[in-house]
Amino acid sequence: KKIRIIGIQIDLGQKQRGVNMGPSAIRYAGLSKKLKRLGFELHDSGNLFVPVRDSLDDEVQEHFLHSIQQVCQATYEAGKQAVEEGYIPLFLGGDHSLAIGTIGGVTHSKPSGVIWVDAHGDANTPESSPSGSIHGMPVAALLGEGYPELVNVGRAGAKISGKDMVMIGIRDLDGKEREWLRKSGIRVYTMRELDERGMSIIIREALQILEHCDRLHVSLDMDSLDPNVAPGVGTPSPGGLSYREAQLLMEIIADSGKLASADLVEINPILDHGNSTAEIAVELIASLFGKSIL
Ligand code: DIR
Ligand code: MN
Ligand code: MN
Ligand code: MN
Repeated sequence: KKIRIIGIQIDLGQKQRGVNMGPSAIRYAGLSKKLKRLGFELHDSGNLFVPVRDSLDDEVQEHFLHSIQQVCQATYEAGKQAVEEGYIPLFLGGDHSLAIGTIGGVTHSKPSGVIWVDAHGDANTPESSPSGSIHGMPVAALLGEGYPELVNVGRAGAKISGKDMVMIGIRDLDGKEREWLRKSGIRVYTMRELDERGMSIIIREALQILEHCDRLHVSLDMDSLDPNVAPGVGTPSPGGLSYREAQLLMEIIADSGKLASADLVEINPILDHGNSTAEIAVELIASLFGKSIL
């Protein structure tokens, strides 16, 4: 089994500065070494080109739509190529807007189910978004709604359907986003449901829902964890996953044997305590790729 690391230093999808340093923080936390120790062949392809935010003053009013589209297009190509060459692509962000490219690319020739782990639904459209930030829109774009420039990245139209996606850790939705999600066909596991039923039951049920998918993509937004555990994220939201809940989630997904690709996004080293959020992220990724305690 072989993994290709693809870094995407994008900070254009949201307003906090610093998530562009995510790929460096994650590498510095020892990602390659950990994955090699698990027996994987590892290819770090470096970072894709992302324009520097400060050089894009003319795009501020458009929420950097043009540049995000271009980065997502390049991400799509990289993901498509990695899958075609037999790699498991592991995308390091950067903000969550990049998932438009990653999930589009990995589903180019082979369908995939998606497990979206996040405090947020990321299912806004330009009409429903209170912030205008594109990192709050990738799920809607992947299901075919919102800016046509983003919906049509890589290939025209929707990349996945609601029945191929589950969300876990959700606790912060905008008004119209909530309505949209209810109708989307996506199974949304909120923090309330997680508290009541427990992680083990929920992720096993989620895998059952995605049983028709031979391949799974995990999109891990680090703000899904509680800010006490993972402070180094752009939009912290209280009441999130404990360290062990997140670990158990990764461990049970690994047991399915279906992991085919993954995103690790929204780490903001500027807001972190030391490099602790990236270090936790590396531990979670190791579990996702099959590291077991015993
Ligand atoms: C909010 C915050 N729902 C928005 N979103 C995200 O701006 O659309 N924070 N994704 O990480
Ligand atoms: Mn997100
Ligand atoms: Mn989030
Ligand atoms: Mn929020």
